[in-house]
Amino acid sequence: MTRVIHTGDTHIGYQQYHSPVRRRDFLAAFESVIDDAVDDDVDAVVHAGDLFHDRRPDLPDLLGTISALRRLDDADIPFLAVVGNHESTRGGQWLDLFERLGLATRLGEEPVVVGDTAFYGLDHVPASRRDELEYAYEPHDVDYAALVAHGLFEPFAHADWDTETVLTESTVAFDALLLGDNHKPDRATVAGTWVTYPGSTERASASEREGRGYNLVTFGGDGSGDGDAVDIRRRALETREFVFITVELHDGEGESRAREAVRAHDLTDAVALVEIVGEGDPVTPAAIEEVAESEGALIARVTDRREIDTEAEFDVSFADPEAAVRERVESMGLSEAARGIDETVRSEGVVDTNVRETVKDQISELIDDPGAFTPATGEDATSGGDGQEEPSGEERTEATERDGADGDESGGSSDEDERDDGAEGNDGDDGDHGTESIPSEQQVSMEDYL
Ligand SMILES: [Mn+2]
Repeated sequence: MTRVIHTGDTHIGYQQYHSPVRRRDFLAAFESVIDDAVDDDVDAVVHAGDLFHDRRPDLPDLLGTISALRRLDDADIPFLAVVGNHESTRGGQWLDLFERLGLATRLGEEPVVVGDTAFYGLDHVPASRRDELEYAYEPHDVDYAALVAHGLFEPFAHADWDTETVLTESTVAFDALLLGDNHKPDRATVAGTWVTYPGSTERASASEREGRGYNLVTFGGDGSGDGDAVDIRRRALETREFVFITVELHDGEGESRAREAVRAHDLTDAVALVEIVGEGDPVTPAAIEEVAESEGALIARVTDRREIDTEAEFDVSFADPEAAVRERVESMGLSEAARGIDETVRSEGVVDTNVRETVKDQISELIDDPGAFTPATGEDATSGGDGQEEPSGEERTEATERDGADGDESGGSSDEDERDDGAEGNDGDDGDHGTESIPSEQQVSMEDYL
């Protein structure tokens, strides 16, 4: 019997809403998973990618991650992982550094055996390169096998990777696919094989409403007595509270009604996400945000979803011109490369003198991927899912934050966190408001270590 924690999409280093507190939350969630692994003495922790939110994590996040991995190692629990689309670099991977330090094992085509289960890995691969994949895995001689992979697999929302093809073409018969990328936890069977996502460990977008957690997966379980080869259970994590408030305004109602609705909630230390729907008078989002903050909210964001149907130009929310620009750019059908450049040019996180260099880096990374220079189809450019995403690296090709398979539910508006996610793509990391924007040369890069 082999019992492992299956986690992923921890996105350490994500300064969501430009909040240093939120940034610590993402590391704290990872630490909780490690605590549970040690307390529970599992046989391994399996991480399915996106340990980091971007390819240039800062030193405090790296140090925190290393400390957590060291604790795991001190407890003799192996950390087995693959590389996700958010953190992937052109040179060595952070995971290689941890492996060199003896704190992690990067999974691949050769089996890594823990107890009676062999683990294999498949890093995120852009859709344009998947045809080349051979799924050639070295044989093993134990009872069970699992493939740990990062991508959007069938049969879940936003899937673009055919699970049956993977299973059919693989030279090893897998009992389970332990996945990352889709932030929504789920499980299903495909051709008799378990396929499961543990979900993200902190809400990386407003659309990730349900509670966060991870999977506890047992191969060859004897306890339950039902003879199943694979048993998948979900465990909850305690994470930052998000309070979702929908205020429906009727004719004649306006700001005072909205304030009242917000005050009716306990917002202490929470992220308060307020949406205004219905009719009624105009409200100033910033004023409502202030109310939520005075009620103790760590972060407050108000989105007015009411269509103002008089004249189209009023549809721009002046509280958020950046979002309006972004929305318009997205509807232009630009190629991935072009969108990346646009992001870099507009981002406050990239100082002017660095724009040329940053764009050069971006294009060098994309140069081998012809798809990145193809104009987006109408669908890609405008529609739901990851429509709000601005992929800017090869790794981010299709999916990224629909990652939040959830991307969808966020209502297709460009609200705060989508801007965060987008901005991240250009190395400027959430630079939009200039809060703590870090010139890229001050960031630690993988090459500094290897
Ligand atoms: Mn992710």
